[in-house]
Amino acid sequence: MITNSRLLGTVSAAALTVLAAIPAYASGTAAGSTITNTVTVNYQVGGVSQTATGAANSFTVDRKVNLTVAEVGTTTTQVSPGQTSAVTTFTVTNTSNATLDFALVAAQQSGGAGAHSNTDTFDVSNVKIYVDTNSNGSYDAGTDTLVTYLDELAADTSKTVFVVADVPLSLTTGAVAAVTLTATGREGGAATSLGIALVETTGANTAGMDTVYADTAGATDAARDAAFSAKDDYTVLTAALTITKTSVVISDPINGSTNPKAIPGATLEYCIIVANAAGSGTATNVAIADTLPGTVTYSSGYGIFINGTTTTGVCNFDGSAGGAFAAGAVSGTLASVAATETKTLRFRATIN
Ligand SMILES: [Ca+2]
Ligand SMILES: [Ca+2]
Ligand SMILES: [Ca+2]
Ligand SMILES: [Ca+2]
Repeated sequence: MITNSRLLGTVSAAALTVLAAIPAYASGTAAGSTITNTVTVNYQVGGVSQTATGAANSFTVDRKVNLTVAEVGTTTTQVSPGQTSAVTTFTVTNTSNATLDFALVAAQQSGGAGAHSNTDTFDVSNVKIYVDTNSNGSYDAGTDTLVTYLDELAADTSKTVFVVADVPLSLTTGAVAAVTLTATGREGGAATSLGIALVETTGANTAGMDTVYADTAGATDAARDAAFSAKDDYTVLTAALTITKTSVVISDPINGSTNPKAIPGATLEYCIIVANAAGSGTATNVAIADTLPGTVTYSSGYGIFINGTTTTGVCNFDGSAGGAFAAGAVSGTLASVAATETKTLRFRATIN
């Protein structure tokens, strides 16, 4: 027993040495390579060593086709209505033991489950696929390359692929567009061209390089079809603004500021209230334009106040000077109105 243990230990150490000398491909020995194993037999005749004899065996390693496509990250891609070139990111990995081309298709769906416990409710437009040419993991317009396939992807290597699309206007918060990226293995063929479709060897093992599909089922593909797919989605986050316009009589020529009435010569204060709903995205560059009717005259001495507040829906006499009056119109811009925020623009006019 002790002798056997020592022997096993010696064999294991030798095996490790051999393994370390061979490049460690997760996908295994390269397809098409020849494995030759030669046996040598030494013998003696009459106690004298003779010339050794032996035999060799060779066979061709067959091709195991396998691949994965995976969403990069674990969350949906947040987009704004009207956003162009919105990006979802995937990784395509060749886990075959051969260099292959991979045809790429980005498909939309109509309804049904999205990728992140949500439901598809709209389609994006202008869907395109780019490969991460500069390998920085980010989509760079003008640098990353528009593709329909990955060319000559070596065994055990992967590429980052971007699905880039435009988001329509007039969508509400929570709208979802799911996209599925499918990669299908193809013969490598020549560089810079897409190889022909793979054909799995259906009959008995041949002396040449046979092909075996080893892939599993992805989001929309089947097991052992030389394809794999993964899903991601776009989810809309937009502002939900409510605009309210109020007026209050500040004074009139008869009553002054005590119970003033809206008679000619009275001064009115107009207030425009901009409110953004909870759970919304921040609205920016909120530009307000208010053309006054000819029956009132803008009070230039009072000015315009922006970014004011309200109390129970009534405008407070606050805010900071801003905005402008030109060509009969009051205008002003609120830099941003975040979710649950309310901001105002105030100005005064007299009744003609
Ligand atoms: Ca859709
Ligand atoms: Ca890039
Ligand atoms: Ca090719
Ligand atoms: Ca598959």
